[in-house]
Amino acid sequence: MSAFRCGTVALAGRPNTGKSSLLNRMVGQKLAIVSAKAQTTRHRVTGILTTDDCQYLFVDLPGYQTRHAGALNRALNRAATEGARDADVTVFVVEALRCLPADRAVLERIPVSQTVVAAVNKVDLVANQRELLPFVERLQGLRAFAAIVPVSARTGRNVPELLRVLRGHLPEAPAAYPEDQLTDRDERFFAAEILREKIFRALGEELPYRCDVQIDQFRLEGALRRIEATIWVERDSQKAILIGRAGEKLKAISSAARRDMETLYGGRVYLGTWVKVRRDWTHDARALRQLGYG
Ligand SMILES: Nc1nc2c(ncn2[C@@H]2O[C@H](COP(=O)(O)OP(=O)(O)OP(=O)(O)O)[C@@H](O)[C@H]2O)c(=O)[nH]1
Ligand SMILES: [Mg+2]
Repeated sequence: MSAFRCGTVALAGRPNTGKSSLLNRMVGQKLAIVSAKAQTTRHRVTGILTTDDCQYLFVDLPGYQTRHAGALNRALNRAATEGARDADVTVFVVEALRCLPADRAVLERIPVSQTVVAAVNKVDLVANQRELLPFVERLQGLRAFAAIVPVSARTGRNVPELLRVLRGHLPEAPAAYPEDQLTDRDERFFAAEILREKIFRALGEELPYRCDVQIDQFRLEGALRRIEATIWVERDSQKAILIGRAGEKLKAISSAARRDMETLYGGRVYLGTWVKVRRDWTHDARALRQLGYG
């Protein structure tokens, strides 16, 4: 058998190309939150996959943000850029048949010295697979990719091939984590992420970007996890929308989050949620630090 390899693989790309979905597919577990809205990911998550001959440390990065100005976005963009620079290999995730100026902007931020594999994602949406060839040829003109691999995070198509290619770019090294460990993040972190995913999914276009989640308490009581969370918004009007008529919106968000937490933790969860206003937190450096943005 060939030597064991271990190294980091960064997932880079413009928002909404499917980086988090691909991470989940590769590790075989839902770790990173996913929504149809751009700019869902705010915190880096390392997802770990250990096979017979390789340990992959995948780092899911925020999509490089262009849509909203402010301190939050500067922090996210810094994380996206630094994450790609530090990895052994970077996967540039691009949507099949859709390479936009925003995609090229991400690519330009990855240093030329970095090994980059392009994953052409969402090929399940391409009706005529022959269209992929000219698209791949166009991509080849953008950069000297180590490889270009069409995949579907949704169906899993070609994901084993992507893993095989990535392994070739990782250094020979022993495993950095125990083989059954899936992530470097703890249960408390995932509680906040899951709740944030439900907010993204339940609310309209703009409001999710004005919300963040803080876990105030995470306590094990026998088999029960007792979790208290604050959802921060920027204005009273946003608080009203989030809570909804007779509290129905918040109730729906909280129970969806609780169900996902119970699946992930494999045990019962009590989840208490409060909505509080903190004016303009996305522009407030101190608030951002408290919420864990570098
Ligand atoms: N049809 C199809 N949809 C996909 C695929 N991969 C991801 N999606 C969808 O694309 C949307 C965005 O997916 P995410 O995984 O959140 O994308 P992301 O790149 O992490 O986005 P940000 O975190 O916002 O940068 C979601 O609605 C996914 O369900 C795929 O292979 N096929
Ligand atoms: Mg994401």
